[in-house]
Amino acid sequence: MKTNESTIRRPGRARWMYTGGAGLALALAIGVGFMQPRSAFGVSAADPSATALHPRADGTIVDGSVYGAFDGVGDAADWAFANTGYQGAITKTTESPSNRMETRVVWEFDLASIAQDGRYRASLEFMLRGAPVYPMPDSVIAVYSYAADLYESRNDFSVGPAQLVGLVTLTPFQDPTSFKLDVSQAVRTALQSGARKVGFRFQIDPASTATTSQAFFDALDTDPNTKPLLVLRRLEAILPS
Ligand SMILES: [Ca+2]
Ligand SMILES: [Ca+2]
Repeated sequence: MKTNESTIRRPGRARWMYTGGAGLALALAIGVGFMQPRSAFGVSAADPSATALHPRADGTIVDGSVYGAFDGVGDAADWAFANTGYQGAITKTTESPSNRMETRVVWEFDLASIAQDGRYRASLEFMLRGAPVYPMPDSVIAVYSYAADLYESRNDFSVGPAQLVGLVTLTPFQDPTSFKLDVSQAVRTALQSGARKVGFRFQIDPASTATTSQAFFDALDTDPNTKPLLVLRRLEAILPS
C-alpha cells in the first residue's frame, strides 16, 4: 500500500501530444529526452537507526514488439538503454496489434549484511514521474517482491514467487514524485527463509484495462543515488520497549 507521497515541483518542460502511429513505441521507450538524473533521497543519512541499501542488480526487461512474442515472457534485458546508462521505462501498450509490448523495471537488493532475525521495518523509497504523452489515462504501477538472485536476467520479467507489495498511480506529465512502500513482510520473508536477497519488480498493473500506460524512473546506472533505496530500521529503535 502507498504510505506516503509528496510532489517535488520541477521547472517547466516542453510537452508534446500523441498523434498515433508508429512513433508511439519509440517515444514511449525513450521518454522523449526528459531524463533528469537527480539524487532523490538521502532520507536515512541523518537517522543512525536506519540502514539504507542500494540495489545490487537492476534493469529494464522487455516483452514483445520486435524483440519476441508478446507472451508474458521477457525477450531482452536493458533493452534500448544498455549504452545510455538509462533505466526505467515502465510501459505497456497494446494499441497496435502488430506492435504490442511491455517493459518492466527490476531492482534487486543484497541482504547479506542484515541481521537474519528479521526484526526490521523496511520501506522501499523511490521516485517516479508520469509519461509525457497526451492523451493517456492515469497509469497504475504494481510493485511486486520476488525471489532475487542479484543478477539481471530476462526471467526477472516474470520470475516468482511474486507478491504484490503496493500500487502507485501516475498521471500524464506528473512531475517526479517520491513514494514510499512498506515492504517489511517481503524483507522479513527473505531474511527468515535464508535467501537474504529480495527483488522488486515495477510493472503496469495487470488489472489495468488501458491500452497504453507508462511511468518513468529517472535513474542512471552510474549513480546509485538516483535509484530506489531499501531503508531498514530496527524495531527496537522504533517501538517502545
Ligand atoms: Ca516474449
Ligand atoms: Ca534476477
